[in-house]
Amino acid sequence: RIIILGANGQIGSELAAALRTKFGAPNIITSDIREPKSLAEEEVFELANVLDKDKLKSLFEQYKPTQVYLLAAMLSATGEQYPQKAWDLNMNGLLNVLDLAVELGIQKIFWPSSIAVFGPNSPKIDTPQYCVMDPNSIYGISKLAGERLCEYYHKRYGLDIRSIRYPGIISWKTEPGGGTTDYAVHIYFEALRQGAYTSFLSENTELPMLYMPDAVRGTLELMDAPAEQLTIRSSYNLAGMSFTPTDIAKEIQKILPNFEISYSDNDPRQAIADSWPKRIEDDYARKDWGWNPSFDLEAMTKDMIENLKSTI
Ligand code: VAH
Repeated sequence: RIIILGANGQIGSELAAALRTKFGAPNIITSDIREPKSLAEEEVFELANVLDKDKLKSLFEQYKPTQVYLLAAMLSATGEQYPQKAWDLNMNGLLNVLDLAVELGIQKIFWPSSIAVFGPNSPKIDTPQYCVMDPNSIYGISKLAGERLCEYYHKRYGLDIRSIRYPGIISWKTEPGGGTTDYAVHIYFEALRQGAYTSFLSENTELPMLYMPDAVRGTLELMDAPAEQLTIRSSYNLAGMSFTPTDIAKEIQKILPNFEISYSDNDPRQAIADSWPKRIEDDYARKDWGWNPSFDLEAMTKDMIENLKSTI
């Protein structure tokens, strides 16, 4: 059985769907701090706050999961509004899961890191697995500290914890909240709703991005890889594509010729984006567990618009 904490979020909700398909819905226990919008017949949900260690312990003892996915976190933009809350949730939520996993002998843990762990002095192009990392967002600081904890708990207690430094993730099933890369999701929703979008990141802001189907597949491939193949126990760089708001706008205009993009300036998220890499290299993921992305910007744009047309 698998427990997914933070299962209502952008990544959690799609990982839950994929894991239900793979292992059967009754074996997937989803959890979050509020009830999901809908729950199908065989689907299981439990209310829980990852900061409530006793509640987590009773959940883990009740369901005896072999794997736990911890997706509960506060993202970069919201984190800058509530830095103490972001640190508390991102760090103590992780520590609760790490300590309970050791105490109860949970076989495998997944925890997401982010390209936000890189900072202004990290190389911007082909950012490697190992380099200077001076994140200056509380989200990035908490993710870098979290990576250090994951590696420590693996080395000290033998915990099989696995992690990916996700780029900005784009999806159509849930509107994400609180991220700096979320412009790349909203732009598709607005292109269909209004035929126009005002980007809060400047036109030449290039960021590493990944389409959700690739993010989910990559995560499950990492979790399925034999432990002895994995040489990274902090968190794996993973690359999909890199693009600017202008690049997306051009791709959307190939399908919706009248779509117009404009740019707002002095949005606080610009400084966060400017501190992040433009393009990262993911040699370790490719070598250790055969990672290879499937979606480029053109394929993603086609898929996003096709799916949003049928939902909006
Ligand atoms: C954010 N979507 O914007 C997340 C992610 C790399 C970006 O960490 O905060």
